[in-house]
Amino acid sequence: MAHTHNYILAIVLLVLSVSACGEDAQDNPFSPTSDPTKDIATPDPVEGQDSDDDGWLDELEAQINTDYLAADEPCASQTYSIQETFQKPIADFLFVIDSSGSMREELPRIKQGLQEFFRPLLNNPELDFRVILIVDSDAAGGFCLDGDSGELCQNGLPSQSDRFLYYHQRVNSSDALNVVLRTFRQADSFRVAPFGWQEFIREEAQFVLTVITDDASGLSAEMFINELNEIDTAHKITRPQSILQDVTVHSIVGMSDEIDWTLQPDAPVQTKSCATAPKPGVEYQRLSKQTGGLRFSVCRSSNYGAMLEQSARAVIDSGYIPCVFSLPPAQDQSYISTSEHVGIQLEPEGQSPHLLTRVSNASQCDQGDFYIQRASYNSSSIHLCPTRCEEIQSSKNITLKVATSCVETACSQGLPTHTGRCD
Ligand SMILES: [Ca+2]
Ligand SMILES: [Ca+2]
Repeated sequence: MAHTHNYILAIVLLVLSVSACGEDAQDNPFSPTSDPTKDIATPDPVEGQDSDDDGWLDELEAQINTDYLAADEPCASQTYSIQETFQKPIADFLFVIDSSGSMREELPRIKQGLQEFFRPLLNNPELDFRVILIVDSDAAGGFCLDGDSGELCQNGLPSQSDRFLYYHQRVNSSDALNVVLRTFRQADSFRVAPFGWQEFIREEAQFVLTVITDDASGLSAEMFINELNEIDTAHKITRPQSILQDVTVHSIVGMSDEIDWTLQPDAPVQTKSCATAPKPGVEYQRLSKQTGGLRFSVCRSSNYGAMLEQSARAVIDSGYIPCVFSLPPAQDQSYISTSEHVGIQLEPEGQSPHLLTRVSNASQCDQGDFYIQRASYNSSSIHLCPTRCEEIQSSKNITLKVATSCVETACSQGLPTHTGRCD
């Protein structure tokens, strides 16, 4: 009998509570308790709005999983801008490129990286960049000169001009640094530079030397620096500015690719090489450390464009928006930025900020603004679509902000996959 009474009581209470809900639930002690925040619907992100006023549009925050209703910062972000008032950056980028047999796979990618990063910048009248290549004209069927006309024979790079210069010289596995020293004042075989590549380097420019090779150097970092000193002494009369004091040497060499994809000068020399490289390029690494340059693994060949961007940014930190750049690094080192959630916000002066549209690859650029090329779990490059990038680069007073979500670096099963997930 007691059971039946309880049962009836329960039904009566249930009916009471249900019927009371609509009218005066607050006064009814039997009304179901609920989370008050559940009753307030979370507003959707508003297009073109920055509801929490933290500088990031709602839609971007929704994409990268930050809170669009509370001021916060993405875990990884980077800002690029073109300001009318900036000082015109002047820089000469000298590349010495090993074209020996083991570099066969890398050479076409190097060419592609140079095209992606430098071609739009060389066409930009607001920048004063020069690119000088020391490389075999026959390498990769593209680093080549037309014997008579002195123009590049193919491959879409700009013809030899005052911004794109070419010093024909074969660079073997271990002699990149020797070649740099030897050809400083020596004519090339096409006589494009009758007085050596030093003709191409301007006194007023930042001088950035990048060595690209997968082997060891036949010359030590110390010997190279000593010889540059001698060159400086010999040239004091004609060239008052010291080349040695001016130079930053970046290395794209055979070191392991299982580490941070950009090594800063204070990071130790890597003694392990990557899969397709004979040697880790210890002497080049030491030279980069001494001159404040960066180091990259030559095996990460789909990232060359982004490597060039990092190298250029190290000497010129403002004044241009690149067409290709790396994922911004996470602020907190125990996380890595992932390519899965990437938002790009464009802020042209006098207009509302808006987001750029991501497409899956270059062939879909007619439907959007950028795509991401993934290399490995922590090295992807962001590519602005050519037409869009051209438009951005020809603007004045414009800011581009990129932000990503992150995942934890450490995974119990080893390294995260290219998506940043630990499978
Ligand atoms: Ca916001
Ligand atoms: Ca926010």
